[in-house]
Amino acid sequence: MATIRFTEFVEKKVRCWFRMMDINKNGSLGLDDFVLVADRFGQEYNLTTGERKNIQNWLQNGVMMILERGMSTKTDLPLFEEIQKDIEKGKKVSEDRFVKAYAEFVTLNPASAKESMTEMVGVFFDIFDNDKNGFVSISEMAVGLKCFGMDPEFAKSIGAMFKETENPDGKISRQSYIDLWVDFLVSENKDNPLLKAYNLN
Ligand SMILES: [Ca+2]
Ligand SMILES: [Ca+2]
Repeated sequence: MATIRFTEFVEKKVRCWFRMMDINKNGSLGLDDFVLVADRFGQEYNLTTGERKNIQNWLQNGVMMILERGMSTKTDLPLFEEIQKDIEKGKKVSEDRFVKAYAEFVTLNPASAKESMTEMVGVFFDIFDNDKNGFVSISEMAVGLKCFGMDPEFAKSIGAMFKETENPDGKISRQSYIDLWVDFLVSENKDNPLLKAYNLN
């Protein structure tokens, strides 16, 4: 596997992604963000308390997966270790701190970083795929984006990026969703369509 360097280009994308996960837009990432997005999904899909709690857990675990994978490697990742402890204690993590820890991870252990990002993006896909048919439809994407505080109309432009939109339902498969996002989050690819969608190119 090619070495992943942490460049300004990747940093810009990680910051964009952090801001997406900062659901309550208070500049930090914490358990409150996960609770809020789970509640929004709960309202949109009329979910029970247990189902809402599940979504919240998936999101938490999805993000923590990066941390845990980092911790399970032999590489010393002090920044990640501190962040993991703080999140567990219910503390909030700032954007700069998260970006620094992410940089440490992808620089010291690129293969492991890519692997954990793949798992994490899969968790997000599974939440968006509300009817669990293995595809995210444009309407599921619109609900998901709305719950994450983004313009639901944006779903159409995201959907249009995927090859599967050649079919009339505009479904997005799990694999193409993961490929696109992992490429966005870790690679130097300047042609990733998400760059245009998020005005980063
Ligand atoms: Ca927040
Ligand atoms: Ca679906």
